[in-house]
Amino acid sequence: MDLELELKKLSQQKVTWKKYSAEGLDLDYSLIFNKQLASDIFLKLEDSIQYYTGDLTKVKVFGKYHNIPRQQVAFGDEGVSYKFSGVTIPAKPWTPQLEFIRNYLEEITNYKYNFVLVNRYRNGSDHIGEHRDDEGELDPQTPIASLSLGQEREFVLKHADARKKIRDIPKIKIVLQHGSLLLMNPPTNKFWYHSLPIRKSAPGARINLTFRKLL
Ligand SMILES: O=C(O)CCC(=O)C(=O)O
Repeated sequence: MDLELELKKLSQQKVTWKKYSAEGLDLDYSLIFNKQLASDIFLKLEDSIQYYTGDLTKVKVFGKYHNIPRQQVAFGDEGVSYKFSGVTIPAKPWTPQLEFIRNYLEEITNYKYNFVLVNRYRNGSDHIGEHRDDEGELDPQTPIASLSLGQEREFVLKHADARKKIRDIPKIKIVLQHGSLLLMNPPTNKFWYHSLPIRKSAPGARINLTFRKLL
């Protein structure tokens, strides 16, 4: 399969979005790739992506380093790096496949992206804890574009006031399907935490790519 050609053809087609709105929350969700294309891309990424090892597999929480419960790596334009959870994540140069995907996402969203964080969940025990992507180095106008491939997993959003138990605001849960794109539009990351909890009932591998615009 010629991924560049497939995505060029697909970029001529209209994308239909499902909107999620709540106080301070604005999300758009769409199944952008059919199952066949999503599986082809998943396998290409499985073949070509090497995840970080060593210190880059750790995060700093209250001054102590912990192994992250998933695999991680980042790609981006030259000289770009991203600092979060006490660690600076350098970006490797774009691979051809990631650049084709980035170009396609730029076409359908009308935003520009210069960085992608790749998280790989080996099984249902791998997860990401509650956090906001609200670092100052992220362009506040550009939504984070989150592409999911592989095992379907539940994505949970919690308002900061509900987290602090100041107010009772219902959580929002979205099952992120194989081949789906979720846009986290501003100001979502200011008010809402998100996580991908452990799900022993969802044991397959999953790759998530969050395309970001760093300033
Ligand atoms: O894997 C996911 O869907 C979420 C990833 C995430 O929260 C992040 O990259 O900040």
